[in-house]
Amino acid sequence: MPANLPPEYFKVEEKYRLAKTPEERLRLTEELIRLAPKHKGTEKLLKMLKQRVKKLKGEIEKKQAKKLGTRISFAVKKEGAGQVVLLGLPNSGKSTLLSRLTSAKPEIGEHPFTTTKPVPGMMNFEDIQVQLVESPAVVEGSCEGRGFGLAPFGLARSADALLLVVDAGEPWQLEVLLKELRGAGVTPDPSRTAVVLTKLDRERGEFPNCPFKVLREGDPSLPSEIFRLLHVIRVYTKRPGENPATRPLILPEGSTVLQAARRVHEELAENLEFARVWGSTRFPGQRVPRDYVLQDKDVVEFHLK
Ligand SMILES: Nc1nc2c(ncn2[C@@H]2O[C@H](COP(=O)(O)OP(=O)(O)OP(=O)(O)O)[C@@H](O)[C@H]2O)c(=O)[nH]1
Ligand SMILES: [Mg+2]
Repeated sequence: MPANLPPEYFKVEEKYRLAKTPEERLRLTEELIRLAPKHKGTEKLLKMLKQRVKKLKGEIEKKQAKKLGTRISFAVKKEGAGQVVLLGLPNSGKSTLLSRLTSAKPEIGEHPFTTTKPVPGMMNFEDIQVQLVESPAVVEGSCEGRGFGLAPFGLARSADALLLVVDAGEPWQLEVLLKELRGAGVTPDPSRTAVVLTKLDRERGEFPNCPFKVLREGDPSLPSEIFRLLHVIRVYTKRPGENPATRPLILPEGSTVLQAARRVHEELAENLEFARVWGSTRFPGQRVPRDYVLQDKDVVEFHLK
């Protein structure tokens, strides 16, 4: 059956072909739908046009979400030995976890979306502090602009480590979280990411296998497990004949004696001949070369040329 399209239809179609933005294309497609006569012969055409409208709307929504995500700056200034971001679905227990591990007092609510801005708190671990930051919730469709849009992913990207907070009674939450992260182009590094199960009273059976270490709220080893995700070491410097510093230098894992010296002072690094190390060496105070790789809790004494 012929479609019998009016001449205006072809004019608008020509404009559509020249249109540059999805907004313009959407407007013109809607006009085409209006102009097309409604009968059996145009059924297919109308179906195609309606699908096109849906696709364009999706495109526009994505574009807006990107704009929103970059406009709302959720950045939190880093403090302490590293920054760990808590990501999770609404009501998964992020604020409760944050309030248990730090002295922060986030609002804890029965309703989803209680936390609307990132909330930082400092977690004590032995002689140092680690910054934990609760992100506003991730929802299904966050990566396309729903909820807080891309803002949680911006936080996740700049974090030193991630905690994926999952309600133990709703293990499917992890999949949604990972799907949204993927959609936003964030790939969590399994050596810097852990799942934390909350609401353990709601747990039903084993948690499914996943590429991340699964930790449990309330576990006394939680602070040390979180510290390990940062991949940093504590190094205490000392001068000959004196006690080691009480506050450690925080260095990336794999740092050498020379890199530790550089952190103290460029000049110290330049004049460094060797060091003595207590901790990771075979003997206390063992003499080591400048490229000796330090370990967590080492004490290092620099000796100059
Ligand atoms: N059953 C149970 N409920 C809990 C537990 N811990 C927290 N809750 C409840 O879970 C709800 C949500 O807790 P929040 O810590 O505010 O969750 P959230 O992830 O920060 O939520 P949003 O900020 O809204 O995304 C509150 O009503 C808490 O009282 C728990 O161990 N067991
Ligand atoms: Mg919260």
